[in-house]
Amino acid sequence: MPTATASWYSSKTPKTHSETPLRPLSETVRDSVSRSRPLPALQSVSRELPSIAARQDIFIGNYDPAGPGPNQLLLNQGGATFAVQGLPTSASSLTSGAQQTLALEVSDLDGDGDMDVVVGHDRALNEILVNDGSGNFVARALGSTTLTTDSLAVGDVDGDGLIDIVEGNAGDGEFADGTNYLHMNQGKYLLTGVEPFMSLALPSSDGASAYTNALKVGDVDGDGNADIIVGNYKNYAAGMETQSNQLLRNRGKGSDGLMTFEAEDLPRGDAATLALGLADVDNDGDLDIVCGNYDGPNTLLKNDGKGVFTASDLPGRSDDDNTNALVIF
Ligand SMILES: [Ca+2]
Ligand SMILES: [Ca+2]
Ligand SMILES: [Ca+2]
Ligand SMILES: [Ca+2]
Repeated sequence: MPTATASWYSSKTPKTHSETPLRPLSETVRDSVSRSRPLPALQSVSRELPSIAARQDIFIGNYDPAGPGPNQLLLNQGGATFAVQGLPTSASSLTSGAQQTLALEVSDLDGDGDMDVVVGHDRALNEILVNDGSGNFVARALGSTTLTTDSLAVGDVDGDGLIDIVEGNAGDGEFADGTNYLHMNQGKYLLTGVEPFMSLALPSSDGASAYTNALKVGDVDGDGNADIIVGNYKNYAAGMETQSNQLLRNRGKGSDGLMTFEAEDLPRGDAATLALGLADVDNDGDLDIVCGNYDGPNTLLKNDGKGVFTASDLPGRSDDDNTNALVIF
């Protein structure tokens, strides 16, 4: 079972990293992607509240089109001094220790009190970096596809108390569409030869694969099951038409024992979304969605409490603004 707190060093450091099974209401992590020149992913590995922050470490995902550069973990030594921590040999097909990284997430995947890392790559196997509790990591492949993973999200989607991973993809060629996946954590296999996750291809409301750039996980309809919000850019298979953003309602396990999702379009989701926010924006007790768009105005989708959303434009954006990232705080 995941613990309420986790740190890089489960027993050696006093710092506390808050982590919840579902994504918090207030998101502090960005999803940042560019179309032709992917931006490096950069994410703070700590999620402490400012009042209890001790030493915030930094995990940096690098991308070099000319040749994969190594990702970096910078451990805060105090006083804003950082030490570079070695990372393991990549489990992907790329050069040892090197990746072309587009997306990152951190979570205590094995519930042992330390933070593990999920790494999404460009056209290579994705990876999890399992923390052994002393700040050293073991790399394992995540899933079996080599799509372009532009977005990741974590949360207990299947409700077993273990943190699962949602992977948002484009295809394995430049500007190709891809299928998204849910990787369900099997709990005890992160450091063994057994496949640690059970992978499930996620549905799409129109049956088409997509170019997904943003993901959020949260229970938007109040049934206790974590739902998935999918932010899509263009549908290349359909001639660069925008593809609607989608809500994947989590219906739990079907009679076959497999997780079941019902995909439906979200309103005003045809503006080529590159970033999502999920928080209770209007303070009525349910999760609302903010879409950062490439085309058209950015939008707020207000939730009626049952996961039915009403869209309105957000102010302050000109037609030339191509929104790539947003945070709600
Ligand atoms: Ca862990
Ligand atoms: Ca789970
Ligand atoms: Ca739900
Ligand atoms: Ca709300």
